[in-house]
Amino acid sequence: MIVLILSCILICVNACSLQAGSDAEARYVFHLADIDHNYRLSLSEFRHVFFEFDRNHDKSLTSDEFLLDWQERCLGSSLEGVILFHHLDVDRNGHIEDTDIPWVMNYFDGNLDGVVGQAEFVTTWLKLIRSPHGRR
Ligand SMILES: [Ca+2]
Ligand SMILES: [Ca+2]
Ligand SMILES: [Ca+2]
Repeated sequence: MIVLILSCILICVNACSLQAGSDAEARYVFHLADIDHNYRLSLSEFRHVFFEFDRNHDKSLTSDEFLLDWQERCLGSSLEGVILFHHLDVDRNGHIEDTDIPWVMNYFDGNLDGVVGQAEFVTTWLKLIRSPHGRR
């Protein structure tokens, strides 16, 4: 357990120097989202993560809000942020809202058991970030 905490601290401190699109970056984001540290992301944890980005608390996340926080938290390059935002805005109305989140979660939940484990998250994350579709 102590090793886990220590490795998280190390990972967190080094977040800005993480290589964009790397496994380490994906795991870093996973740990940020995993609030109760049980190595699984629930729907409420997914929601929580998104609305952390919602600066004006109007329950809708614009790409500007998302990218601002994305860069401040050193979650990856701005290109990655843009790619991710467009994937997460499932109904493509230009905002990430409450109604998008269950779809996002389903997308990450490869074995459809209602929770997203670290391996599922990392796999899907890297697929999103590295998708040629996103690099237009
Ligand atoms: Ca959790
Ligand atoms: Ca939307
Ligand atoms: Ca799952």
